[in-house]
Amino acid sequence: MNFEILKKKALKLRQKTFEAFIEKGEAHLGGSFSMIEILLSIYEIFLKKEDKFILSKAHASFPLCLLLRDKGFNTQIKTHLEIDEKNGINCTTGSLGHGLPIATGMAFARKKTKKKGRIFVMISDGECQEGTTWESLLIASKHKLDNLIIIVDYNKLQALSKINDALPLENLEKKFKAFNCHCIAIKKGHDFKSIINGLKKIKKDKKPNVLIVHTVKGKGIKEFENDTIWHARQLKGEEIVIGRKRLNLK
Ligand SMILES: Cc1ncc(C[n+]2csc(CCOP(=O)(O)OP(=O)(O)O)c2C)c(N)n1
Ligand SMILES: [Mg+2]
Repeated sequence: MNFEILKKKALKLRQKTFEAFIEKGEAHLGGSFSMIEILLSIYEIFLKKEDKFILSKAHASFPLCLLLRDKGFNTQIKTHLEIDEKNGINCTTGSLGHGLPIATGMAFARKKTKKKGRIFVMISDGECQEGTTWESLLIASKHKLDNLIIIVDYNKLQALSKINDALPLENLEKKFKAFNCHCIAIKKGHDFKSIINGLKKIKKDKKPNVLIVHTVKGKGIKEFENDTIWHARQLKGEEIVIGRKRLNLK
């Protein structure tokens, strides 16, 4: 896939997400914009027909719903997700810390029944502060779930605090490795080449895979980047003007 085409798709998805935020009167802008390039890399390049994707950090659901609609599904655009498999939503998520346990169960079921296909699950760094994440990893590594691919959107912010102020995740890569996972870090989480190279390193040899992707919350609108207020804030007045300008919207 041509990187220029992917970049154009990323801008388009940010634009559509921004307009949907205005239309619906609610916005989880920060966490939606931090994962745009990861989402597109997975859906445009890596996800095969027999694979499933689960968005665990489903407060940031708009870009996924819009991407699925672009692909011809009739996915409802709403914050938090309810299972609707025929429209690409494989799991009910929104209560943080639940997508990975469910994805682990799905991957386990596939292993047991010798069914093809991988389970991709995107979790947030906030979810790495939850016990269910680490319990799931114990189970996933015990059962050698190399069909499970965990992507961490490592934007360093949780709801209204910095991860480091709330509950630090020091040595995150080492932590995943200690739980017997393959783990690599992708430093440039908005650069398609880096993300795609990272995804190409997924292994199939008896361990779950974890990709820690370093991202910027609110990426794409300079004035909103890395600012906790943009976790969940309705867009109003001058902010709409700033956002539209940065996203090349008229
Ligand atoms: C169990 C649970 N507790 C609290 C919330 C409310 N909540 C929504 S998003 C969020 C944190 C957002 O930070 P992070 O999880 O890192 O997501 P991202 O930065 O990717 O947006 C919280 C506390 C929730 N959805 N589920
Ligand atoms: Mg976060």
